Amino acid sequence: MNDEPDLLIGGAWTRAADGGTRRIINPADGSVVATVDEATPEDARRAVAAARAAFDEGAWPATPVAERAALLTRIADLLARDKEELARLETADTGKTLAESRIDIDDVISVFRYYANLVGTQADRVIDVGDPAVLSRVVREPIGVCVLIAPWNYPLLQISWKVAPALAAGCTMVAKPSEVTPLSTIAFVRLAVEAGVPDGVLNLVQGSGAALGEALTSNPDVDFISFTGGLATGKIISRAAADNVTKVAVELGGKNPHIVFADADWDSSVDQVLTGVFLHSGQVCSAGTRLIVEESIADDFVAELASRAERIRVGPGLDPASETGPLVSEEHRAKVENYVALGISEGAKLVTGGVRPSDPALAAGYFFLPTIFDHCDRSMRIVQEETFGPILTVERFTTEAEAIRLGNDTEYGLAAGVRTSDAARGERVVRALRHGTVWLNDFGYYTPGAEWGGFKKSGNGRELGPTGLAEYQEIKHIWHNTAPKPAEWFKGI
Ligand code: TXE
Repeated sequence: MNDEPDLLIGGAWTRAADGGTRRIINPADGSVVATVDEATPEDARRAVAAARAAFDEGAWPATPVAERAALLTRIADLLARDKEELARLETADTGKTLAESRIDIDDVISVFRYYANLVGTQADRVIDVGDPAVLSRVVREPIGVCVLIAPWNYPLLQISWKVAPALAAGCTMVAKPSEVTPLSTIAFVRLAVEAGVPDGVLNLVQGSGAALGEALTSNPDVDFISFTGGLATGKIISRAAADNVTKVAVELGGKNPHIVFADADWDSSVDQVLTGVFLHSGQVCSAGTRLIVEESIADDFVAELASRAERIRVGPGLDPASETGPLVSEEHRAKVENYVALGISEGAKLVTGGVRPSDPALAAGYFFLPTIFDHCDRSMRIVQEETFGPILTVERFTTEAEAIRLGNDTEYGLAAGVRTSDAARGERVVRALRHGTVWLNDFGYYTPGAEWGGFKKSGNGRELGPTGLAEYQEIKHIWHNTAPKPAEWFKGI
């Protein structure tokens, strides 16, 4: 049994209404890391009601910007204080390497610092309407009660991309981490309370999305839903929200092309294609899962990739020797294994991987070896669907136009990479690709000041950057006539 209650509703830590709990599993060995309270739909409704009351009757929405920014900075300071503990929790829960978890926590800290700074620089817009008696201003106000739903691959990072701008904007919120990986978010919310977040402003429920979804997303008391997760869930949430005309922003993953021209720098290309797809065992929405490589170098390029992939050290995230960890759950590994079987049946050539590691020391975890399929084409499901595992597919091209066509031939549009030493061609291809982030001669990087989000079925709305704050703000035009006079339209009386 867990020691302290894990749900935060209206400033009170509480257990689930029905006393339900869930065991959280370490994917590296199948052991139980913790048992956490599992909210019921009634708990979720109470959490939304608490956020509604804090917004409608509480002080937070009208708290001066400088005070809101100071809270974000205090949260960042406490995150820095507890960085190591949070990183260890993240690794125990997700399986990712400790080195990666530490980078995640650093990024979380910088997101809070970024929004603390940004919110203080926002100014109202004043419009000259041609009448000196009229003050016309466009002001930003908090959008209201936000529901923030996060996935399991970057638990704390994803929730922080939502909580930080929501707090900065003056919103109140209910956060729901993935039921698979709630631990870092619970620890984070305890820190936010320590930093002084007012009662009811930040509420926390965790539990199955299917069970809590309706209470959170069909709830007329909610003003905005920010969701990161799978495409199928994104559609369900968007439909649920439509009935109340609730604003929704969704980030739904990608099937991201990494295009390599023959003139690209060889060593950095091989290395970054490898990292781009196998980091965190491919459980990354922006993973470069589709290698699109110029025919003239394809055989050599794939051969070197395969030999590097076979040397990747797969192992528990807490072992400093591991370079990538397990998949997040047994169910998820089964899904990835199904995709491997599908790829083989579709006629793709399995170059390496496709199986679990043979090391008996890893048998209890949900490990899977880096996998490469060559000679893939656009008709194959492994080329079109998000496998969310360590699977790279290889397609070949001969002309720039073909590379662009292949790069855009996906229903997703989250991220893409282009590698060439021809700067003019690089710019042409980058501009022609319909993806929300495009890296030229690099892959996988982002920064809090630049927007993140998808074209097409990768979603709508943006996180990070000024747009990531604007999502949490309503725009109000205030027309103030300082010298009122009749309109003099109807003169017949
Ligand atoms: O995600 P879900 P899953 C992709 C990846 C993966 C697939 C499914 O391809 O294999 O999605 O993963 C909550 N109402 N991504 O099933 O279900 C859920 O509890 C409200 C891409 O784990 O979308 C969790 O908090 N909420 C992705 C969150 O939604 C609901 C990262 C995400 O879970 C809900 C992860 C409902 N009806 C997986 N149903 C990315 N974009 O990075 C579920 N949830």
